[in-house]
Amino acid sequence: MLSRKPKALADEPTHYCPGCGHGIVHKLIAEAVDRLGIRERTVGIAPVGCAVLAYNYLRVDMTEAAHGRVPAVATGIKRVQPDAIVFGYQGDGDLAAIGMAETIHAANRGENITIFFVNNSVYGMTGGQMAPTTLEGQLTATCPSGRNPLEDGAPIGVCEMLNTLRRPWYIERVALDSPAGVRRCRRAIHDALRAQMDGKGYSLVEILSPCPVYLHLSPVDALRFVREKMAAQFPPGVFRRDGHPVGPAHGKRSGGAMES
Ligand SMILES: Cc1ncc(C[n+]2csc(CCOP(=O)(O)OP(=O)(O)O)c2C)c(N)n1
Ligand code: SF4
Repeated sequence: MLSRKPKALADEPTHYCPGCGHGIVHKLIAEAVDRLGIRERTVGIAPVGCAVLAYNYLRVDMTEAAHGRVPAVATGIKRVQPDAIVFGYQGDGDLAAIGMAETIHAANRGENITIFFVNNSVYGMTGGQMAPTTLEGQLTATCPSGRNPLEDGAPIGVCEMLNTLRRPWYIERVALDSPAGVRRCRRAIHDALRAQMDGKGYSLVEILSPCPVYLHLSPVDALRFVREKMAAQFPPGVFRRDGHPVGPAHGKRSGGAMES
């Protein structure tokens, strides 16, 4: 494990709220970039959402995509610069609402890109509105009585859905709910980038992440929410490895325990 600040992480004061998961994910990406020795050829794409300023924190080439368009921008960059290691960084509003079409088609094409999908179950940047991943019964600014699946639809399992496609190479869901969860996240980010370096195709890591502010919880209780509530709806595990579905998840509508 690296103990020092990764070279690929900038020395910038964070704008994230106390207890937010985004800063942890940035550090883990920077560690993987350092470890894989790819800083000079990595291109990251920042989303719209609280991580819009991700380019301030990562010392790699970064650009910015319009809301939800990260996979389209990543596709373009990777196709014109096949030697670049291209990752997209997206929240659940960005990826699973406005960006769902780009997500499905990039995965279906098997683009050789990597997506880090930070699922905190709400729209953080705009004030805690309901996201496609908001849990049943969860209170948000736009569902103050709790998400009602009969009116609002059920929470969307992005890993489960992408795992029905033929082309993705690697899909894993992890949870930033504990030190062990952070270690799994570190390994998954590394594995996803490694797959791209090996030219294998599309990889996505979904990261269940705390947003204490719009969960209206303390940072510690927000971690408990990720562990007990989010992980129950969105089970962590490997869904797809080496281009093949793993375990009982394939074909199921939601979850199922898998490798961890
Ligand atoms: C085309 C467009 N529609 C809506 C918005 C407003 N908007 C900005 S961020 C955001 C939600 C971001 O939520 P999420 O992707 O979950 O990221 P988080 O802030 O929670 O990390 C929305 C709806 C926008 N900037 N552009
Ligand atoms: S609003 Fe939520 S997601 Fe956004 S920075 Fe604060 S804790 Fe993080």
